[in-house]
Amino acid sequence: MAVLEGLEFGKSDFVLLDEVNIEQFMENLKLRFEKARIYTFIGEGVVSVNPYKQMDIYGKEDINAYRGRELYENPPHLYAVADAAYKAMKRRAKDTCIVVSGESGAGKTEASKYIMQYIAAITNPSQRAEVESVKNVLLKSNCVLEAFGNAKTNRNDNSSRFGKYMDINFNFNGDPTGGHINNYLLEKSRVVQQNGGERNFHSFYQVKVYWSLHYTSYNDRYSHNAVLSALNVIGFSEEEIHSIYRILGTILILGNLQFETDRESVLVVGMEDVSHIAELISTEPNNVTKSLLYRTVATGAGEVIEKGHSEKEACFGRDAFTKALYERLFGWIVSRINAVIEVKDYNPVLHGKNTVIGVLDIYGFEIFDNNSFEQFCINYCNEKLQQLFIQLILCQEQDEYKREGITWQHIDYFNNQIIVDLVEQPHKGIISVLDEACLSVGKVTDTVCLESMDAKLGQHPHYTSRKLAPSDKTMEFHRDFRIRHYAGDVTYSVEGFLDKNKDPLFQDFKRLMFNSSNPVMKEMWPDGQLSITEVTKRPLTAATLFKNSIVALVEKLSCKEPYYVRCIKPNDMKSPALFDDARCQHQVAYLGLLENVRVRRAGFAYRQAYTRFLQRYKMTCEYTWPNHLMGTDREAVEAIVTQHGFQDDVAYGHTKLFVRTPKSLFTLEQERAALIPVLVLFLQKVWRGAL
Ligand code: AD9
Ligand code: MG
Repeated sequence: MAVLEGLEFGKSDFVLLDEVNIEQFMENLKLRFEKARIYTFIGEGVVSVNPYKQMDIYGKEDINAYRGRELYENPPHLYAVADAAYKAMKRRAKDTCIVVSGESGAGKTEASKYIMQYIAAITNPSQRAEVESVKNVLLKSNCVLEAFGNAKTNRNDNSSRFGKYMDINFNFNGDPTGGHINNYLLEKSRVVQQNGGERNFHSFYQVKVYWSLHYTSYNDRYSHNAVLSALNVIGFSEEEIHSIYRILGTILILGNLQFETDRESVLVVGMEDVSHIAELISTEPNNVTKSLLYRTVATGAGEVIEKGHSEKEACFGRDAFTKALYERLFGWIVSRINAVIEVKDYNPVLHGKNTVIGVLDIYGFEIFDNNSFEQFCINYCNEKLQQLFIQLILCQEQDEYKREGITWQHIDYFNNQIIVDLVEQPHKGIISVLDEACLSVGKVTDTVCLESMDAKLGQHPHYTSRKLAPSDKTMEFHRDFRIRHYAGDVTYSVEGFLDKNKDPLFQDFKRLMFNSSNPVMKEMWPDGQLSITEVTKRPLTAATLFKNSIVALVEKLSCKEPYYVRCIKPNDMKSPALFDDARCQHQVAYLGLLENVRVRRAGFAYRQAYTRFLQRYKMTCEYTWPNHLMGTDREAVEAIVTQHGFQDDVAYGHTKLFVRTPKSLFTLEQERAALIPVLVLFLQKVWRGAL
C-alpha cells in the first residue's frame, strides 16, 4: 500500500486489486514490469520479476529511505521486506526468516544478496570493529560460495547448484554477532559431466588462472582475484588456499585420466598424471595407482584381500572419487566459514536474547528435457517448502480466525501434502522404494526398481509411468516415471537413480586422502582412518540424507516468523524487455500467489493480543491513560479503536484484536511517536518534583 507511486504504475500491493482473479493479477504484474517496477507487495511479502538489467534502486539513498520505516510508507522493495523482518526481530525479539523462492534464473540469489547487503548497511551504526568483521565475513562468504557452488547452466549463467540457508545472529542492540550456513545437496555430478552448453563449477575456470596466469576470460580472471581476496578476508590461511587449488587441480587431472586393459590387467594410461596427482595431494605415486586400480575387501572369513578393478570399475571409482573430492572440499569450505562466524562467548544473561534472521536461497523447481535423481531431490525440496508455505500462510491463518471466533469465508487451495507423502512416506514412498532397492543383496537394476515403484504407487493420483499409461508416448517403457508436482508434471528417467542414491565410494580413496601428509586434506577425510573391517555399517543413502536435511530445514523455518520473496522469471531469453505471458502466468499459478492474495485480503494484516495492544497504545486515548477504568482489556482496546475512528477496519477475537489494513496501525504509531517526547518531559518534571 505504498503511497509514493502514482496509479500509472499499477497497484503496488496485489491486495488492492479491484477483483482478485488471474487476469487482473497478470495485468498488474505486466504493467509494473513494463514500467520498470519489478517489485509488488502481497501484504508483507514481495513478488519480484527479474529485470535482467541493472536497476538504479539499490543505492545508499534507497537503503536510507527504507531504514526503520513502515512497509506501506515506501514503494515495494526487497528492502521493505528485509526491514520488516529486521524490525520484528528487534522490536519483538522474534526469530524471523526470509524465504526466497522461484525457479532457476528467477533472481533468488541476487535477491538474497541485496537483502544481506541491506541488513549489513543498517546495522552497527557505531562501527564496532568486531561487528564490522562479522558483517564482512558474511558478505564475502557469498563470493566464495558462488565460485565453488555455482555454474553456468542453460537456464542461468550463474546458477546455484546447491541450496543455502544462512542464519544471522543478532545481539540485543540488533547488531550481527555471527551466523551459520547450511548447504544442501551440491550437484556434484557436474564435476564429471555437464549437459551440452553448460559448464563446470566456476572455480575450475579460475584454477587455470591460478596456475598458469593465462586468461581464460576477463570475467573469470576478475572473479578469481575477488575469490582470493574473499578467502583472505574470511581468514583462510595461505596453506588452506593452496590446498583448495591443489584439490581442484587433482580433479582436473582425474577428469582426463584413462585406463587400459593389457592382457587382463588394468593399467592407468599416462603415469605422469599419477605422479602429478601424488604431488598435489602429498602422497606417493604408488598409493595413487593402488587406489585407482584395486579395492580392499574383507572376505567372509575375516581375511583382508586386494581385488583388482575391471576397466569399468576403475572408471566408476575414478568418477566417484572425483565427485567426492569436490563435495568434501565444498563442505569443508562451508565449515571453515562457519567456524569463523560462529557466535562466540555468548552469555544470554549478560547479552540478552540472541535472535536470528534466516535467509533461504534454495534451488527452484526444475523441469529439464532429461530429469534425473538431482531434479527429483530438488523438486521434492520445493514440494516441502510449498507445504510449509501452505501451513504457515494458508492453514495457520485460517485456523487462527476459527480459533478466535472471527467470521471467515474459507478459501480453497490445493494442498500438496499428498505429493510430499508420495515421495517421503515411510515404507511406501518413492524414497523408501529406492532405498529398499539399494539395500537388497541381489542385482537390482534401475528398471527393477521402477517396477517396484509401479507396483507400490500405481494407484497414486500423482504418479504414473509408461507401463501404467501405455498409450502415453511422452514416456519410455522401463525407463520413465512421472510425478504430477504442484508446479507441473515432471518425467524422470530412472537411469542412474540407484547409483546416485547409493553413492558408493571405495574406502581405499578415503584412506588415500586421510594418509596425505597435507594436514588440510587429511582433515577433510576423517573417515579414511577406518580399516575395511571396521566399515561395516551401511551408510545412509543420498536420498535419505537429503530428506533428513530438508526435514530439519523445514523444522528450523517453521518456528520462525516467515517473510516471503517470490521470484518470477519473465522469459527464457534473459531479455529485459520481454514479459512472456504464458510463462509468467504458469509461475503465478504454481507459486499459489492468487490464493495468497485472497487469504491476505479477506484476512487481517495485523493482530495483537489485547493486553499487548493496550500496553503500547494506551497513551493515545484519554480513557485508557494512564490506567483504564473499563471492565476488560478488550473494552479498553475498543475505546482506543473507536476514538481513532477505525472501528470498521478491525475485528475482535477472543483474545486478540485483528486489524485489516496497516494504515490504521500506522496512525496509532505516529501518534504514539509524537507523544513519547511529551511524556518523557512530563515524567522528568515529575521526577524532579517540578509538578
Ligand atoms: V538458480 O535457481 O540459482 O539457477 P536464481 O538464483 O533464482 O537461479 P539469479 O539470482 O542467479 O537466479 O539471477 C539470474 C540472473 O538474473 C542474474 O545473474 C542477473 O543477471 C539477473 N538478475 C536477477 N535479479 C536481478 C536484479 N534484481 N537486477 C538485475 C538481476 N539483474
Ligand atoms: Mg541462485
